[in-house]
Amino acid sequence: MRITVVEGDITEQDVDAVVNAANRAMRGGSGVDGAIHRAGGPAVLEDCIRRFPHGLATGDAGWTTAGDLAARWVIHVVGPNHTRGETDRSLLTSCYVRALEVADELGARTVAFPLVSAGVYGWPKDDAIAAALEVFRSADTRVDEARLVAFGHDTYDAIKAQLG
Ligand code: AR6
Repeated sequence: MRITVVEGDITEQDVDAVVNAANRAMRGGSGVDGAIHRAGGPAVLEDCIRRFPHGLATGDAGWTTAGDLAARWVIHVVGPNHTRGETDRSLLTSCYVRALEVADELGARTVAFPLVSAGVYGWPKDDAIAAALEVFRSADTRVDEARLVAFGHDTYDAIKAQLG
C-alpha cells in the first residue's frame, strides 16, 4: 500500500472512499464530520440513521453512501476523545485498522483519511500522525493508496516530516 499526503479538504478528494472522523451518535457534527455531511448531502445522514440506528463504538468503523461526494463511500470512524480523558491509544489505531478492513469489504482501493481525533477531540497532533502511519506501514490490505489529507500547511509539513 502506498502512503501519500496532500494538503486540502477531504471532501474534495477523488478516491473510492473518504474516512469521516465521526462521534458515537453518528448524526453529524463539526470539523471533518460537518464538511462531509454538508458536501455529501442528506443521503449521508439518512444512510447513517438507517444502517447505524445505535451509532458506532469508539474505535470502530462503518460505511455509508457518500451521497454527492466524488467518492463512492464514506467510512465513518469514531476516534477517542482525548479532551474528555479517552487516552487509550489502541482506540485510535483501531480506527485505522477497522477503516482498512471496511475498505477491503467494499473493494475500495483508494482511501482518504483525516487525522482522526486531532481536532475537536484534542489528540496531540504528532502522535495522531504517528498512530496513522504505524497502522498504514504494517497493514495487510488490498487498499492501494492510503492518502492522509492535511488540513493546513503546518499539518502537511508535520506529516511529511514523519513520512521521511
Ligand atoms: N478536510 C480535512 N481535514 C479536516 C477538515 C477537512 N474538511 N476539517 C477539519 N480537518 P475533527 P476529531 C482536520 O475535529 O478530532 C466533530 O464534531 C482537523 O484540523 O474533524 O476526531 C465530530 O462530530 C483535524 O486535524 O475530528 C465529533 O464529535 C482533523 O481533521 C468530533 O468532532 C480531525 O478534526 C470528532 O473530533
